[in-house]
Amino acid sequence: MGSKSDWAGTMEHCSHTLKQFGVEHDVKVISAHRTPKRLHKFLKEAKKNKMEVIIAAAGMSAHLAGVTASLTTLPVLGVPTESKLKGLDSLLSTVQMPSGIPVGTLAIGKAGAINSALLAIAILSTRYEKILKKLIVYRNNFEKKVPKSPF
Ligand code: RP5
Repeated sequence: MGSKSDWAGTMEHCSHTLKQFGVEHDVKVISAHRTPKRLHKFLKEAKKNKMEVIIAAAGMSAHLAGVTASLTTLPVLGVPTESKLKGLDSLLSTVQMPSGIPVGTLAIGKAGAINSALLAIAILSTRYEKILKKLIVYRNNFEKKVPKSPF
């Protein structure tokens, strides 16, 4: 994530969801603007460190996911975090990638953070049977939790 401020209330939910599925993950503060050297180093070492999916969360003029995607061939998921403009600035700067370098962009804030984890899990489930089984159980339980009537 681009800042420590992206953690509480937002990316902590991504991490929590990954933990629920037993998916090992690193959590780091790396900014495309403030710590570009850190970003380059992280991505240089990503494959050696057995990374398979990268989730990049940032707010305001949010270039983290786009720059990350330009420096790796791993799938990059982008989470626009909330801002003074309610995350609309973050959403547009994450989602509006010109053709050639894709970022799989999720919703603004907590919902996007949770869904980024679930999408990463779905990507990993094509390779890992254990994760696929957990995803099927999760989906079945999820459906049961939705009430059939609003009252
Ligand atoms: C972005 O700037 C971060 O991702 C964060 O959402 C936003 C504001 O950062 P702070 O000023 O709260 O550190 O780079």
